[in-house]
Parts: sequence; C-alpha cells; structure tokens
Amino acid sequence: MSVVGIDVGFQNCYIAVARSGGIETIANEYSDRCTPACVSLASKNRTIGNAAKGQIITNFKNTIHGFKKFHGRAFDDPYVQREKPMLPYSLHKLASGNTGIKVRYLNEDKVFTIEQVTAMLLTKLKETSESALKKPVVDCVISVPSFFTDAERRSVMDATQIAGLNCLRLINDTTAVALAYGIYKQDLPTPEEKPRNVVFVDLGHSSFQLSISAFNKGKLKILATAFDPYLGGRNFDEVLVEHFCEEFKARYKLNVKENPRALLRLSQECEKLKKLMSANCSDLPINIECFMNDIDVTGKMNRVQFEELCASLLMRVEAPLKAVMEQSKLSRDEIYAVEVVGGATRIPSVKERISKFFGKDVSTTLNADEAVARGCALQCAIMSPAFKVREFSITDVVPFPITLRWKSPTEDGVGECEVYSKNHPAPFSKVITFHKKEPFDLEAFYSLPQELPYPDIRIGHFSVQNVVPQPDGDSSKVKVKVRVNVHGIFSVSSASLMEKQKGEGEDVQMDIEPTVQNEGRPEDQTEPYTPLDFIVKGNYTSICMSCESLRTIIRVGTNLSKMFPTKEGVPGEKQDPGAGGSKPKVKVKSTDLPILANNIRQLDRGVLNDFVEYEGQMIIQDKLEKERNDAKNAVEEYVYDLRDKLCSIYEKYTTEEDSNRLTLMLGDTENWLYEEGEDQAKQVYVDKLDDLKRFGQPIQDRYREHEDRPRAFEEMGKKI
Ligand code: ATP
Ligand code: K
Ligand code: MG
Repeated sequence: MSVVGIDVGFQNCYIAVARSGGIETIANEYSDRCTPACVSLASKNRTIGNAAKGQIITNFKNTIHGFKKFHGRAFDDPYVQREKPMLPYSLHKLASGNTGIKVRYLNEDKVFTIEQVTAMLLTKLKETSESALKKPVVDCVISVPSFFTDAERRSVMDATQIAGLNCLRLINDTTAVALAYGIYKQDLPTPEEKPRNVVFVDLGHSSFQLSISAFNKGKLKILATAFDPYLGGRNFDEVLVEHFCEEFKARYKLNVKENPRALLRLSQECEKLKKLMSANCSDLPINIECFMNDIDVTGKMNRVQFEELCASLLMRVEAPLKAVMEQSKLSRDEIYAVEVVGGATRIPSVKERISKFFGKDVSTTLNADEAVARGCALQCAIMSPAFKVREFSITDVVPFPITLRWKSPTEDGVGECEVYSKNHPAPFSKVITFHKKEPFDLEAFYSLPQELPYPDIRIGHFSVQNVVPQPDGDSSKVKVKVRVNVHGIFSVSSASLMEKQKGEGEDVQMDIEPTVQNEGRPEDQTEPYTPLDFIVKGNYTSICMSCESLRTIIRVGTNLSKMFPTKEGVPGEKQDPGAGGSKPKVKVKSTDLPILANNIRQLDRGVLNDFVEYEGQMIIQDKLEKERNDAKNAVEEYVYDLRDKLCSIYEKYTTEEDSNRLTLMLGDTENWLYEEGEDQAKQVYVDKLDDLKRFGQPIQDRYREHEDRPRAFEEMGKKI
C-alpha cells in the first residue's frame, strides 16, 4: 500500500511519500519537485505539469492554469466573473450552473468540468508518485485551503475519484503544516501541562491562511483559523503587471491588455522580478524582446517602489492575524512561535508585518514549499495500516458555522438550530432527536454569509423518510445523526425511528435515551467523541450533553454550540443521561430510516462514472501518443547514431560501397522525418526503424563480435 501526500496548490503541486527512511518529497521526470498546476490540451494529447507550463504562451487558449478556486463555484459567482476577462482560456456555464472550461482537444471543442481538470492534474501527480515508488498509488491524503466550503471539498473529492485516487483525508493546508511541525518534536508539553501554541502562516499564490495550533505530546488541536482567500503572491504580480502596462502604454504606445500572449509574458516576467526583489534592494531590470509589434521593452523597479505599489495589499496582511488571535483568546505572549510557509511569505515586507504584529521574529524552520505535502504524507502514514508511525491525534475546526432548518407546524413554520459553530472541533458527529409523525426535511446551510468566500450558502437538503406516528398516534422520536467528516464535509449521515415498547407509558419530554450512540468517528478513532443529544419538541429543545451529565431545556433556535462550548469527552466512558440513573431506562426499538440527500453540491454519480471512464480514455490516448512519439524519436536517434558510427567505430566493419548506400538511406530518412514522415502512425516508424536495422544491424554485430573476442580470451586466461 502506498503512502502519499499531495499538496495541490493554485500554482505549485508537491508530492511527499513515506518510505522506511521517513518522509521525502519526490521529483518528477524533469527532476523537479514542484509540478506546476497546469494542464494543456492539444490535437493529439494532453500535457500536464512542467510540459504544460511551457505551453502557457504558445497554446494559451487551451492551457489551463489558475483553476483551483473554480471548484464548487457557480459560473455567476462574483469571483468567477472577476477572473473571467483576465483568463487566456474560456470559461463556460455548465447546465448545473457551475463553472466549466472550454478548450480545443483532439480537434474538437470540448467543455471540461473543474473536477475533470483537477483530475487531469491528479492523474499526472499519481503517475509521478507511481514511478517514484515503483508501485500503484491509490491511497493518498490531499490538502485544501482551510476556508474551502462543503461544495469546494466535495468537488475536490470528485476530482480525486475521477483520477482513480482514494483520498483518505482532505486535510487543511495549515493543519498539514502543523502536523509536519509537531510530529517530530520531542519536547512537547505532556497532556497535563499547558499546551504549546504555535501560529502557522501560509501565503501561497492565491490565498492567505493561518491557524493557531495547541500542541501536547502526541496531539495537536487547531484552536482557530483565519484567512483572506483572495490575497496571494498573484496579487503582487498583478500590481507589477498593471504598473508596466501603464508604463509601456506611455512609453511605447502599446496596449498590452489587448494581447493575451504579451500579457502572459509580462505576467511571467513580473513574477520573476518579484522573486528577485525579495533578495535584492537595488534597481532590477525587466527586459522583454519582441514584446509586441516587434518592439523590445525594458523597465525597472526596486523594492521600495514595489512596496509602495503594493501598500494596499500589504495592509491586508494584518486583518487575518488579528482575527485568528481574537478567536483563539490567547495573548501574544502565549504564542510560542510563528511558523511561516508558502512561497509568498518570502516577500520581506510580508514577513516584517507578520513579525511586527506578533512582536517576534517569524520562524522559517519548515520547508516553505514542501511542508504542506510532507504533512499530507504524514497524515496518510498515520491512517495507513501498512505503515508504523508515532500516534498523533489531530483535531481540526469547522471554518464556517453550519445551521439546520426544518419545517415545523408550531414554530412559525420553521425551526432552526446552529449545529456547528465557527471553530467547532472537526471531524465531529452529533445526534439530534426530533419528535415527528411524518417524514420531514432538513436544510443545511452556512449561517454567516458574510464570512463565506462566496455568496452561495447552500450545503444540502436531506429528507428523512418513512417516519410514522407511534401506534397510539403520538409523535415518534427520530434520532438524526449529522456529521462533519474527516474531509470537512457535512452530511446527515443516518436517522432512526425510536419505537416505544408496550406498557412503557407516556413519553416524557426530558427522557433521553441513556445509550447515546457511541459510534464515534469511524474515520478517525483517535478522536474523542462527545455525544450531544437534543430533542426538538413543541417550542422547546431539550438537550443532553451526556458526557457531562448535563440536562437543560432551551428554546429552539438557540445557538446550541455556543451555549455548550464543546469539551472533549472521555472516550469509552459510559454515557449517563443525567439524574444519576434514578429514572428507569425507557425501552425502545430502533429502526433505521432512509435519508434522501438532494441539492448536495457534488457531481451526479452517473456523471462521475462517465468522467472516470473518459479520464481512462484520455490516459490511454496520451499513452498511445507518447508511444508514437517515442517510436518517431527512436528512428531519429538511430539515424544520427548510425551515421556517426559509420564514419568512426564501424568503419572497419563495412565496405565503402555499403557504407555509402547506408549513409544515403539515413539522409533520406532524415528528410522524410521532416516531411511526410512528420506525423505518422506508430507502426510506420517501427517499420522504418526495422528497415534501417536490416542494414545497420549486421555491421553492429560484426563490430560487437570483434570487440568481445579479446575480452573472452582475457577471461579464459584469468580462469586458467
Ligand atoms: P495556494 O497555496 O494559494 O494554493 P500555491 O501553494 O501554489 O498556492 P506557493 O507555491 O506556496 O503557492 O507559492 C507560490 C507563490 O510564491 C507565487 O506567487 C510565487 O511567485 C511566490 N514566491 C515564490 N518564491 C518567492 C520569492 N522568493 N519572493 C516572492 N515571492 C515568491
Ligand atoms: K504549494
Ligand atoms: Mg499552497
């Protein structure tokens, strides 16, 4: 079984694997440990990663990059609409309302969903891992930004399935970093001691994320996260691009924005310039030859000037720092260290601002580019039964509060309850008890739209079916389990009808089943499970936090998660309904109820299966095209090799006449390769090579034989 962690960045992807020696990041076929998040479609195949990056300018309409944030987004989403005019490729509104990407592939116009595009990238990363590990890779852990919503996470999960990966966990970027930081630390406080609080900051190409993690021996608990989903290295590039567009307009009368190719080149040069400025204070040049209309352009910039231009971006660094500290309720002197990762934290003024805010130097002990991938691989190793690693428990948080709403005949038509507050521990399951006589619907949504990175607050619609009244006509108790799973995805995972047994008497509002399901979390058994059980009946909700033997009645609509800040329960402890067991247990029979999930923000399973199949076809197509190219290259190489040897080492082993004839043939083949032989089927090249070898091979054999003979004598001599 493979143990692989993948950081799928907006710009850069990294893969880390667990081997017996530990965690290591692996290089692709270009000996590059970074694989660009880039996919290029062409008339015969796709190219992905480094090769695709080389196509950004030459095949700009069909080379897709900067697509990560289209996951889970409607085409009409303001972010998508803002990006659209700046993209060299076309976006397309899908029937579902989601964002698709339109390209030319195999000489046809083709629209791919974002899940398919990410799957192409994942296919490449999978292949890279497989060639490094020399075995099939299926299981993996993949990182996502901590602010990814349910829709975005489901969309990424769909992509992993299309690529044939089994994602054991979608882990938040900064949580992966926290794991990479903590697991090797030998000196963490014991569980009884005050935890060590560390801030993790990640400024990537597209976004700014941070979290505070509390470490004790063997565990980490994320206390809070904060983010600016729209602040990243790319914004700094854009400022430079904007500056030089204006300058070139004034100096050269060039309208760069009208020329996608020029704009892409300028953008690449500005990124290089930005990176150079991180290490250099003096004036640095930007030179682009034949930029537009055969004009060469030049410009320059220095760090001070750059910081002035980026003042408004730099100002945005502080807000998330403040937010995360406020949420954690820690004071600055309770922060042990501030660890920064992500390429854009190399910008000196970004680092300065962070260190000024915390009143201490930022630490760069982690590998800024690879820490996320390493954390993913560590998480995969922890979850994999095939690998032995130190026990390390991770408690993450829910980024945005989640509310459930249902129709209610009594409560002004609707009842609702916030089931997960911001920064609620995750993964986490809860059981809610309803009193109902008929099937009912639950609507899950994000309750703080202003916090969400996009306007769509929907999570899903869950119909609890087959609910019937009790034989005496009374309402039935229906227990509904909701959960935020290991991927950070919400679901109403199960429901059961509790049937009163004969002779039991009236159901009392306060009665709560003593045997609160201690199913815990099948995905992650290391996490303590705190059952939170509340009944919704009439105008009241009664709640029982079994682990604390706590009972109370609150009004429906009260924010339960705020009222009872969740504490970690004691795993394995017997659940007590309260009242010290003074009341006899109510005997009930429980029947599982089907749940129909609607409007879940993920691909229809039928469509997903079609995509799986189509991805498979594209993989085959790429493989065939590669074989065809390899066959062509083999002919070319043979021509050059043989021609070279004919006038050197093979000279003695052929007649002049044969040699001349063969040289002529090689010349013809070379010309053919540039003309009608340029684009032939694989077999044509194979046959061509065979033709050449019929003449070349005997010469080579004679040479070999002659070379081997003295060596054979030598060896015989040794034996004697
Ligand atoms: P995201 O995390 O937003 O999905 P990502 O993981 O692909 O994106 P990173 O690889 O962490 O992003 O960082 C890439 C960004 O870092 C780019 O904007 C790049 O220009 C910037 N960067 C890299 N090195 C430097 C440097 N020396 N100085 C300034 N910026 C840099
Ligand atoms: K990255
Ligand atoms: Mg990143």
